[in-house]
Amino acid sequence: MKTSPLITRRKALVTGLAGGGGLLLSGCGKELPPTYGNILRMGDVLTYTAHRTLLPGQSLAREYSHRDISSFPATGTTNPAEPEARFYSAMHGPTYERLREGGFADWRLTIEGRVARPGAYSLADLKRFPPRTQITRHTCEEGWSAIGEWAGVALSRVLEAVGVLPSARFVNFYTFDEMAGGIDMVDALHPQTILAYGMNGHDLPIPHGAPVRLRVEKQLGYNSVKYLQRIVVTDEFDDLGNLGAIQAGWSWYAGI
Ligand SMILES: Nc1nc2c(c(=O)[nH]1)N[C@H]1C(S)=C(S)[C@@H](COP(=O)(O)O)O[C@H]1N2
Ligand SMILES: [Mo]
Repeated sequence: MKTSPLITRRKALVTGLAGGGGLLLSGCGKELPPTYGNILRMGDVLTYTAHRTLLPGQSLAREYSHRDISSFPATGTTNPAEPEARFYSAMHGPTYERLREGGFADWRLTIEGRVARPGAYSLADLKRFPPRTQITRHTCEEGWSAIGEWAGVALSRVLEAVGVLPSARFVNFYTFDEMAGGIDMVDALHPQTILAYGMNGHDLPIPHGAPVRLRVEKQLGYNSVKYLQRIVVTDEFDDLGNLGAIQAGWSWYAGI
């Protein structure tokens, strides 16, 4: 008799969770993006484990058509050069202002860490990669969602260009408003994970993260970090300290 797919899924779930719990308790951070030292964080680990066990990592987020594009509020930081902004960085804010005045011609996205060819990419460099456009739904943890069209380059192409080392497991993103976000290689290499420089047919507007933001369509909105400045590829999990989601009380992983 054939096992029903439902039972197989349940088994996978149970096995996945048990595996996650075991790893957590043994304090081993090798397979999971560990948020540890805090048992309350176990829920994050279980979500991550369940997703990575049950869901094919490369399944696509739904894409929409042009007539579905909605109004799209800008939230969080809407201009890193504004000293009144909640996450204003005295170090990067003035730099951002200067770059914006120059139309971002001098902006460079540095990519470093566990890569063979660290680099600094201009907007023009990124636009030389084959572009990708996608109309997707953004879901904010605060309970709203909006649909927009994003144009950019698949992160996987840029990671290929810099030569990610085989041991690398995480990709971390640092911004001009001094935030940071991190994703694992499954999300980093996902075809819809892009470095977006365009929105709804225009250059990416300042409030939405100019000149380049991340779009991680398989996670909640806060992981689509805006105002990218630096990408660091790591072997080891990095909780990103006070720049990251964890210390702000959010999950490192927010898969949807
Ligand atoms: N650098 C940076 N990225 C950010 C934020 C931010 O404040 N700063 N806010 C996040 C949150 S909570 C959401 S919902 C989206 C909002 O993107 P939007 O302004 O284009 O709507 O960006 C995310 N990325
Ligand atoms: Mo959000």
